[in-house]
Amino acid sequence: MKNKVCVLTGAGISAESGIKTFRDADGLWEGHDVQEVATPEGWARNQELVLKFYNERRRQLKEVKPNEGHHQLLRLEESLDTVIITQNVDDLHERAGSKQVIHLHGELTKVRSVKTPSSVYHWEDDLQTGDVCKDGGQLRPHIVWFGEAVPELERAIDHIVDAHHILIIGTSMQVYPAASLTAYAPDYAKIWYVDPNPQINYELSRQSDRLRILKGPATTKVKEAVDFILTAS
Ligand code: BV8
Repeated sequence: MKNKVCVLTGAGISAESGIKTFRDADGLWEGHDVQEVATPEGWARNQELVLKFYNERRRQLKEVKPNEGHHQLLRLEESLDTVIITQNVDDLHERAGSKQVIHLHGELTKVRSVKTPSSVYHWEDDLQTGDVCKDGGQLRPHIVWFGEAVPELERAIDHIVDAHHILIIGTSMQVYPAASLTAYAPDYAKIWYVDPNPQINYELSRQSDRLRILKGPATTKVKEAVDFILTAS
């Protein structure tokens, strides 16, 4: 039976593709107040601003491409049972060729009806007020905003519970419940953390005996982590 790897990625794996992270000095949060653009209250208060914020980010997808960090993960997928659990809403993992990708916080290239959350559509262009679903509901970004539930969480946990390796790449591990996922890993799982500025949150601090940090950018350190995991499997 092949070893299983769960790869937990955040904004940092897309940084070298040119997509700003949230917490870097000039990150998205600086550009916009999260309460205004990534909460249901912000949507209710100023729908146009939220639509504009996500239109800008959806347009940017057409100008960026996956980097070596995304590509190196395919080496894992060729040999091991690999699931990518990402907090990112970009489509760079899919465009790099990854097959099993769970988007915990939604996807920029999807929209859904405000009336029927299960009515989800692929959407690549700008979304405007008046773009409605056949149920008459305004279409909104298919994104998990702060204060909204994370529907894919159970599916992610189901993969973590029997993983032999957890590879964390480019996330500050501060946003919950995504940041708590390593706690569901079995005792035998090794945890690898690729990040130039790794943040050891509460869950990771209790797993330090099996945590290996590879301090540095995704484009160079993901290859090293993949080499270690393939050798150990
Ligand atoms: C929920 C979509 C309940 C939006 C996102 C107080 C304490 C604890 C928790 C809370 C609290 N108050 C509120 C909460 C809950 C809240 C939360 O965790 N808040 C945080 C801020 C404290 N969570 C929620 O609201 C979640 N929902 O709890 O619901 C509920 C339950 C049932 C029913 C109803 C409700 C929903 C959270 C999801 C929010 N949506 N994204 C969008 O993208 O527009 S979160 C968003 O921010 C991202 O998706 C991502 O998850 C997060 C950013 O985190 P990172 O990806 O880690 O990015 P960051 O910039 O932080 O870090 C980048 C890392 O990359 C750094 O470590 C950096 O060093 C590294 N890096 C930089 N360059 C490179 C690199 N790494 C490698 N290579 C490089 N070159």
